[in-house]
Amino acid sequence: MEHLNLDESIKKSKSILIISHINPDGDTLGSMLALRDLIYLNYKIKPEMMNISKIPKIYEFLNGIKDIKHIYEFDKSRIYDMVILVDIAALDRICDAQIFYEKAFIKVSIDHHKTNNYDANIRYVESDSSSTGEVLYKIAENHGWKFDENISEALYTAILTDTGGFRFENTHALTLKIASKLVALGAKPQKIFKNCYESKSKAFVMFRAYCLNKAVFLKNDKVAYVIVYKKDLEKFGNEDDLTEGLVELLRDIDTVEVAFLLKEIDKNKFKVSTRSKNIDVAQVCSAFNGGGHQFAAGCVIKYSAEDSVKHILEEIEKQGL
Ligand SMILES: [Mn+2]
Repeated sequence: MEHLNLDESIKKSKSILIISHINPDGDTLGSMLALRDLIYLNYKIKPEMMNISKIPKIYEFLNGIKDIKHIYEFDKSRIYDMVILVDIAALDRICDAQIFYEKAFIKVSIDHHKTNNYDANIRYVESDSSSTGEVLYKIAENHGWKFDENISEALYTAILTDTGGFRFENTHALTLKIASKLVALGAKPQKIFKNCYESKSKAFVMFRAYCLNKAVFLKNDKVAYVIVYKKDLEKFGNEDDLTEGLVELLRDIDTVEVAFLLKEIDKNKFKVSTRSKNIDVAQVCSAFNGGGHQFAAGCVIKYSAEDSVKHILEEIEKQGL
């Protein structure tokens, strides 16, 4: 694929589409909003923005979020001059929107995932960056683009959420330096933190309490798991993302080496999320045709709850626990 220059390509483009990934997080959304505004402010072209699945409520504070359109609202036959993917590790993360990327005259990928290896005319993929927001900040700075308060806020949100509030190992000196510049440009740390981390619903918090109460601990508390049935979710109003962060909460216990969550999809069909401190859970999940990272992986398992737990435990044991 021909390599192109970003600045020249934007100037040539009459239509630009930015696409975020399925189950959007703060990084893909913040980067998409910031990039839309950066291009509009610096090139006077207003890119369109697409989401694939529902945007979590906590990000509704971000300026311009209402301008993002769902994939169903787009005409599938439309061809854009430029399509930019933000925070897209692999093309299956944009599902049916791949058709827009394939047909675009200029394909751009801005990302920070090590495994990103699909083709693009313009690639800004930096796996040592904390977030796509950080990569985008560097692009904007290198191009001498103007910023405003909304752009700073969106980029700060992207970096804050992908570093778990500047706590994860991807938080480098440069990450904090960029965050500092964004604050100087108008991003308000306290406001953004409050929206991202202190805006949980009562149902969400009470659902966690309910689940933690029925968590099961095995092997001297080295293994912890919880089973969530459809009826449990219904009891708490079936709100989106009720199980978000739940398995991590079990993993965070000092004695726990491996934690997993079984979430009922149908009778005898569960979505499994695993987290670990040392054990390779990607191996555990690959036994059930799933996968992921060494310390965070998932799969779908088709047994009764009891048998599912038994089979997962067998795989965990094979990994040396
Ligand atoms: Mn990211």
